[in-house]
Amino acid sequence: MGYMMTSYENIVILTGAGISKESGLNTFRDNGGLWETHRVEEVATPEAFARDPALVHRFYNMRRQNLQTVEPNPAHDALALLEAEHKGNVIIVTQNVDNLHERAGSKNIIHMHGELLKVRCRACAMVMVTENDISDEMPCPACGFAPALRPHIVWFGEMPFQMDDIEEALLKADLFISIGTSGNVYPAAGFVQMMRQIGRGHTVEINMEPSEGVSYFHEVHHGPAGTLVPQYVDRLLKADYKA
Ligand code: BV8
Repeated sequence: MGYMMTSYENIVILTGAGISKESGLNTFRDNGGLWETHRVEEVATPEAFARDPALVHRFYNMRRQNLQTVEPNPAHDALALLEAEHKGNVIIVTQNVDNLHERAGSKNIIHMHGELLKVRCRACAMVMVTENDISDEMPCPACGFAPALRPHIVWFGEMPFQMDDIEEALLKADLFISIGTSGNVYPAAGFVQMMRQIGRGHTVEINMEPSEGVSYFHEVHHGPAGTLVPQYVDRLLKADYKA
């Protein structure tokens, strides 16, 4: 942790599946990126859903049920503390579709790839929160259509949500911290490159191992997020008090 810690005004934090690993949720690279016998990239697509909706519903129903059996870990808790205590702005841009940041107490969150506990109607675009399984047989509660319901999730080949808000946050960021992401999936993997082009903010990677984009970061810490994130937040808040 060699960098002299200064106090930063606007902090943007990008999180990926690695921050939820110690809560017991699989990352996309676990089991070689496979779910049952399918590559995740092949299940999380509009084409897969059109071809075999029951398979894709099963993939998300299983993960939605599993989410209710896990808890936030100290990395989620530390980010919620940072948002509560930091003098400036803190925003989490998460690639994760779990609700562990919310359950840890974070408020300022952008779910750029959607949310597991939300479903959307393909006919009337209604979005609702549910913890239950959904299927093609279920009519939309708003418009009555069936088949109509799909996970409110951004699949491969679909446009991530709130990209304008994310870009606005990156343009103002004094500090960009990337936590628990392999840097494989765009556009999220390109945010650190955008930060370097803007040329203002300090960029930090906290990940179990070097990500694809490790060379773009000013500062890197490799190890478990559950240990490194609380330590890093502690240093940020201490620098606040000195400022
Ligand atoms: C888009 C929701 C454009 C689903 C997700 C060819 C054809 C089509 C598209 C493309 C293509 N080539 C490139 C693309 C673009 C594509 C892409 O990047 N593909 C990759 C595979 C090459 N991107 C897209 O399709 C995106 N959309 O480009 O739209 C467009 C333009 C105009 C108009 C329309 C469209 C959409 C991407 C979003 C896909 N949905 N999630 C679901 O959850 O089921 S992506 C999903 O995978 C995650 O959300 C996440 O983003 C990604 C996995 O990334 P990570 O989170 O990094 O997870 P991973 O397992 O990879 O890494 C975990 C890391 O944690 C590891 O490094 C590990 O070491 C570390 N770790 C593990 N344990 C710990 C730890 N670190 C710390 N502590 C620990 N304890």
